[in-house]
Amino acid sequence: MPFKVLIANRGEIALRAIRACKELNISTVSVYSEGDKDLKHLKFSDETVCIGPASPLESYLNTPAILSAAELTQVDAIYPGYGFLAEDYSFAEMCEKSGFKFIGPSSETIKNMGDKITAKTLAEESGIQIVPGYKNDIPKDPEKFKNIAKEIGYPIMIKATAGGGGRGMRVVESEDELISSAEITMQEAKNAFGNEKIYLEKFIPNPRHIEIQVIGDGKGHAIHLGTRDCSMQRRHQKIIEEAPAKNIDQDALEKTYEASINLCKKLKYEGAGTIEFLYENGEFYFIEMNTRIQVEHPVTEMITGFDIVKAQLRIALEMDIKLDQDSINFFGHAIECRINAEDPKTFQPSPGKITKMHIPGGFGIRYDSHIYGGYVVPPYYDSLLAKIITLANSRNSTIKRMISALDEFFIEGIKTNHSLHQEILHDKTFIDNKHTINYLENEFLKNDG
Ligand code: MV4
Repeated sequence: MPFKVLIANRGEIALRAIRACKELNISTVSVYSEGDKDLKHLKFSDETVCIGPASPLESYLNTPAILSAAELTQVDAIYPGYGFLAEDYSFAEMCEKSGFKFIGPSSETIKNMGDKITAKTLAEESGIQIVPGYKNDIPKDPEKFKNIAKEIGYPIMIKATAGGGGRGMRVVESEDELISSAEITMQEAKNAFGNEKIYLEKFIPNPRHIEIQVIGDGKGHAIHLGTRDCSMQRRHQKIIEEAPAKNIDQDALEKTYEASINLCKKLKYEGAGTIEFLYENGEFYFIEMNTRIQVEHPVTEMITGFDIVKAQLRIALEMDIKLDQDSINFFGHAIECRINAEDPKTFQPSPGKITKMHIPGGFGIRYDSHIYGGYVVPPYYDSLLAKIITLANSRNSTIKRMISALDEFFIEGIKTNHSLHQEILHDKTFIDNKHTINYLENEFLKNDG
């Protein structure tokens, strides 16, 4: 009997997963909401099940509806993609308890990495450099608390242990803000996550965001697939990503690779994961680990030729797979531009009907998207329309190839951030690879009238 997998997601990643399943002769069940009946991947899926209304809470986040669909169609495993339930440890646990393989790491690992203090402790124990700070219980005595902060040195960042991805954090410039900022962060964390626990870090003012892609077999063996630079972002939404990260201290990188593999071995990490770092003055500082496939995985696939989604499936379904670090070779440079349905200046979402469009093609160009002419972009979900990925020998050639691909690409009927991409690709700071996480918001978008 061939394997059967339920895809618990929508949009481009659902299509990406179906393509991988087809290559592995895995049959697919796609679940969709009432707002998503025209999604492209449903046409290529062996079976489809409507799981509820358009609202994400009632469909793609509705665990009982998804598990019922899995029961009804008798699948072997569930593919979560990114977002939605991908990093919800109780969903992974419910899949396991219902007899469906969750395609990803164990619920225990998802839970541990979701608690940022636990994640930091595990990373530190594996030899990964962490941001200096304080992650024990905050003392009740305000003077003791102030002394801890003074020792770290201002500015300080207060983070909620249940936060992550930019949620539940606050910068503290000086001692007189410390207590009130801590109280506010705790209260917000309690409301948002039901967990008020916080920790302190030295604030790293102007870093790059570098991440390492890892793959584990779930039995204590793991490899890495190199780095990505995701510094070009606005409000924690990445806009352009690239692989590999350039101008990185090679000694620091080698040590960080080794320690990252140690962490995966210690966790008996299963499937694809990403270890995120802040990088400043030649040093890597661990911030968190994502236990899912990421939007930007294609840039890594392009420079390695390694199919990360197929690896996730093969590992989960215990199909043969070779995870051999020495057989991973890196070629050239890849860049991804995320095309969103949004106003390029105000960033307001722009759902609606795509009246006409033309997709780019040619040597070294990859296009991952679920949209088509006549498709109506619904207002209920995130605004990602398409990912254009280019690969060439050098970073400069890859930028040129992207400019050319974007010139070919047009979408009519809705607004997109296409023009923003064209402007960034011609920007000197970006071309010189001098941008940090602050560049887009604090410099690029301010200079432009
Ligand atoms: C930081 C930081 C500066 N110093 N921690 C934001 C998301 C979460 N993953 C961690 N984040 C940050 N943590 C210290 N000690 C700055 C950020 C940060 C950031 C990090 C990566 C990518 C984009 C960012 C945008 C704003 C702030």
